[in-house]
Amino acid sequence: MRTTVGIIGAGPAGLLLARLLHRTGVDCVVLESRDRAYVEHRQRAGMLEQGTVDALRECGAGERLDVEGLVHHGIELRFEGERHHIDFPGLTGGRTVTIYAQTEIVKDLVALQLADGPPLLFGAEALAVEKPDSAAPVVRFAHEGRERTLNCDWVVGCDGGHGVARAAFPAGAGRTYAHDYPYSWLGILADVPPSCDELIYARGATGFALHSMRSPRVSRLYLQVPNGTDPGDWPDERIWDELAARLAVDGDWRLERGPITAKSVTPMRSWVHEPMRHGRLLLAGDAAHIVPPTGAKGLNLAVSDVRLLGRAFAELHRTGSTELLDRYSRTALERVWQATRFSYDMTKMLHAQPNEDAFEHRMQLARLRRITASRSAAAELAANYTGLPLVPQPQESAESRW
Ligand code: RFL
Ligand code: PHB
Repeated sequence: MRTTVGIIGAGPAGLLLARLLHRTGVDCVVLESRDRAYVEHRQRAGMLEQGTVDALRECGAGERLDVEGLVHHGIELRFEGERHHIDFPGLTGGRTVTIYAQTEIVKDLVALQLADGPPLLFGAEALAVEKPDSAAPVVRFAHEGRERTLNCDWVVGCDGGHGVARAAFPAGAGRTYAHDYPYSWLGILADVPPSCDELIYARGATGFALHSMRSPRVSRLYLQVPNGTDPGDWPDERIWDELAARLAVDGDWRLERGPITAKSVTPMRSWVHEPMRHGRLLLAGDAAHIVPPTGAKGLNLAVSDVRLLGRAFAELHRTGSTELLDRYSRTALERVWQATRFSYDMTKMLHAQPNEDAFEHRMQLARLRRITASRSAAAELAANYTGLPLVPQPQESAESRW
C-alpha cells in the first residue's frame, strides 16, 4: 500500500488531520489498532475551545455539534464555601467554550471519513515506523492476521501516549520532560441533569472536585483520589457524599444524585516530547504531549497540532515548499508549553497535597482569591482556558517573555 501521508491512530488528532488533508487534495491512509465501537465509546474529554469548534465546523463536522453542543460563557470557582463566576466573554472580548463529548466528535469524524474520505482501517495495528529520516518512510502494520507495509512520503504519529511512533525517534534525537502528580481523578458519568449551568472547579476541604456535563440529562463529575485507587472501593453513595462535601457552598445549592453508569480512575501526568518531528515523521496530540485534565487542554492541543499540520501539508501540496513543515515542531511546542504550564498551575492550585501542608493550602487560597479579586488575574485565566492563538501574536510573544 502507498500514500502521501500515513496517519497512525484514529483518535481526534488522526481523524481531524485526515479530513483536513482530504479537503486540500492530499491523499492519506489512517491506521487504527482498535475497532470502530471502541474508539467511538472511549470516555474522555468534553470541553472545546472556540478554535477547536471552528476547526471541526470547517472540515464539515459541525452539524451535530452546532445542535447538541452546549455553549458556556464561563466557569465557577468554589473554595471555602464561596462561589465565584469567571465571565469568559467579558474578560476575553467575547470568547466562549463548548461542551461536546469527544466520543461524539469521534463518531462524527468517523462517519465523514467512511462516507467519502481516504481509507480508514480499523484493527490495523502499527508495529513500527521504519526509515523515518529517509524520503520514503514505511509503517509496518498488522491487519486481518497479516503483516503489511504502508509506504509513505510522510508519517504522522497520532497514536496517543502509548503509541509506537515516538519510539521511532533514534536515541539522542529527542527528549521527554515529565512531571508526575501524587493524585488521580475518579471520573463518573451519571444519568442525572447537571446541578449547574457551567462547570464548577472546587477546592474542597479534602481535595478537588469538578462538576461537568455531557448533555442536559447526563452529568460528568470528577473527584481527586490517591494514586492507585481502585474504583471498586468507591461505592456510588460514597462518591456522591464526597462530591457533595467538596462542592458544598454557603447558601441553598444542592447536588442532584442519580444512577452512575461509568466509573474510572485516571492518573495525572504532564510530559512533553521535544522535538515533534524527526525527518519525515511528525508527532501530534497525545503522542507528543500529555497534560493533566484540570485545564481541559489535551483534546484542544491535539486539534491545534493538526491544524498546523493541515496548513503545512496544504502549502507543500500547493507550492512544493516544506517551510511550514520545517517550522511545525517549533511553532506547535510554543503553544504546547503554554498549555502545559496552564494545566500544571490549575492542577497545583486546586488539588490537596497527600500530606497537606498548611502553608501550601494558604498559597492555593491566595491564588484563588487573587483570581476572584483582580480583573487582570481573572482575564489571564480566561485567556488560557478559552485558548491562546494558534500561532503566537506579536504582543503575545512579547508578553510571554515576561
Ligand atoms: P487518542 O485519543 O489517545 O487517540 C490515539 C489513537 O491511536 C490509536 N493507536 C494506534 N493505532 C494504530 N497502531 C498503533 N500502534 C496504535 N497505538 C495507539 C489508539 O487506539 C487511539 O485510537 O489521542 P489524540 O487523537 O491525540 O487525542 C487526544 C485526546 O484524546 C486527549 O488529549 C483528551 O481526551 C484529554 N482530555 C481532555 N482534553 C480536553 O481538551 N478537554 C477535556 O475536557 C479533557 N478531559 C481528557 C479529559 C482526558 C481524560 N483521560 C481519560 C485521560 C478527561 C479525562 C478523564
Ligand atoms: C469533562 O467534561 O470531561 C472535563 C471538563 C473540563 C475539564 C476536564 C474534563 O477540565
